[in-house]
Amino acid sequence: MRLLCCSCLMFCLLALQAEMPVDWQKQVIYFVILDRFYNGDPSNDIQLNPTDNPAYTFHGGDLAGLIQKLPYLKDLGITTIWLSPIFDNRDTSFEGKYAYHGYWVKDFNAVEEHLGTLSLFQELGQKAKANGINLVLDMVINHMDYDTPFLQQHPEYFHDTPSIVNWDDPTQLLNYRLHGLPDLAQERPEVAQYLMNVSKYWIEAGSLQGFRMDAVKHVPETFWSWYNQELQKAYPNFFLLGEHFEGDPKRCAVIWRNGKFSSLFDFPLYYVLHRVIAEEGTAEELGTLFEEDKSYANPNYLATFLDNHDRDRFFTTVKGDVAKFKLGLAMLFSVRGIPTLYYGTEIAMSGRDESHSGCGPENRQDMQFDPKSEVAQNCLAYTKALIQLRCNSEALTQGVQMHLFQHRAAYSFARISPNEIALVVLNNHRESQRLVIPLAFLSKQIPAIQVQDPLHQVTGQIQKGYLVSELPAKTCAIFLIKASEKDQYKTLIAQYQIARQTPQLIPVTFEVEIPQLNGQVALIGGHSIIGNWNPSQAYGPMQQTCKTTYSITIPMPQGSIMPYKYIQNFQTPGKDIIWELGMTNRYVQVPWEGTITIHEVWNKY
Ligand SMILES: [Ca+2]
Ligand SMILES: [Ca+2]
Ligand SMILES: [Ca+2]
Repeated sequence: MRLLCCSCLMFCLLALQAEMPVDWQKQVIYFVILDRFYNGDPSNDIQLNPTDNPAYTFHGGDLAGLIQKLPYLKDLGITTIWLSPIFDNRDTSFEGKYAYHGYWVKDFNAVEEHLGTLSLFQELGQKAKANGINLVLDMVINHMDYDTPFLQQHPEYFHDTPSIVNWDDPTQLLNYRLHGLPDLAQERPEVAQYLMNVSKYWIEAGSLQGFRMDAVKHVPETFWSWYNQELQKAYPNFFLLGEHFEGDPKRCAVIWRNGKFSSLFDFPLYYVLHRVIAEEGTAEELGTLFEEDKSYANPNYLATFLDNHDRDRFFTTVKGDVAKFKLGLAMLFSVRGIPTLYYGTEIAMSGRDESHSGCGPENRQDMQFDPKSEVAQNCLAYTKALIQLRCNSEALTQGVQMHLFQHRAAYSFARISPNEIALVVLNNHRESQRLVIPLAFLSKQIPAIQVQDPLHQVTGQIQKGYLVSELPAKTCAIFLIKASEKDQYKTLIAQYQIARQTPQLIPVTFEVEIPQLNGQVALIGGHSIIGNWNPSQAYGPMQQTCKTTYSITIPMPQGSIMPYKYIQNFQTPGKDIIWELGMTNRYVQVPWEGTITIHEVWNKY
């Protein structure tokens, strides 16, 4: 009897677990291009022409191969697979290129014969679920193959348009052919319903938990809004991840909200991480970017990434510098958002994208299992450790992200969750740095303790409202601090969110020395308070306080970060504005309380 009760309870618990909605901010996504992942069944391989460029041909990877490699993915620790399209694609080459990638759909109602069968796709869905892995399928709504038979059967389903040539023209972006591919007319009710029906069919067939939506920019926002809401109604918590190729967070926030997506790829962060880690960008760019997080309903649901099938592999971007590569990974797994790995990034695969290589995409090579190189093994172990660290951390998965500190070669932020705080410090310098990070808003909440990051072998000391840490060159330290009592940080999170929404104004005094003055001096920058870089709206004129010093006090929102510069000839009729020289902007980090005075010299270089 007792045994029976136990097994009943166990069954109920398992059933409950199975039905628990997926918390998408806790996921680690892994993107697989099926044809390039693992060949589990050579009998479905295509017979190729020896003159074909191997970069553009089918390589034999398939559904059977992915099923065989599920244990590898489980061991890596990822929790969600984003799978390239499995629909039946064109069979022959087009201008020397084959549809190995899956984006040239011939028939939405069948599985591509080189990838496997419907029953294998169903088996994948079930086996992934049994392994605790969610399946997100790439859905191609914008277009079909160049000469799909569907074009003859239903010509009215497509726009009768040429290829997109002007990428700034919104009409062309929506209704013209993307790289010559016939463009579906989603504004027609019968087309919208057709796309809805095939979508639902594949959700059921593959026991899917989500779609990655291709080419968001090329499909009307009104369609996305309807389609995403319909699917959410039919499948609550179904994940709709949009690929909106856009570097401006404000524009991303608009399409995310209006299109009713669950998530968007974080292209703005992708660009900034590349500039900061791989190029000459200052770490201050991170602060300016995260300042825009308030545009989003919840930035924890952005899908963050370092590379993908359309971009250079990140190991190539950092020119094979392992320290920079690992710095990128550490940031990917600690900043807000859902980390998304491209297959092979965990073993530091390299390769340029199609537009850079000149001889076909080098960034879509065959996945290597059991790599022999020391670098690959090192990066694999490091990625696994980061995934484990993140998945076991409440702060890193769910924490609200708060800016702490920025400098040219250093950046620091906190992730605050009810039971844990993560303090993350990036030393982007080529030498070690002793960093003193003001904990500002957190200073009253965190006791004076020593903190440790065993993964990066770094320690830090928290004292008098500061975190002090000596970081080796090119290191990102992640310090986790558990709350001693339950729910200790709940009030802090609430206070922080209120302060972000309705910040108090802090008086910030700017003083600038200008030996030779032209006209009046003003301050201008990237915020409406200081003119949004529009000289006629700049904040001024500044007042002369002694011989060559000019000063002004500006009320600024607490905790905010603003880029700015000084200008001369402000509101001087007949004279052109004189801008401070120098490629990079100045940045002000407005404190949470008190006042601040900044004294600096006009930049002539
Ligand atoms: Ca095969
Ligand atoms: Ca086919
Ligand atoms: Ca279109």
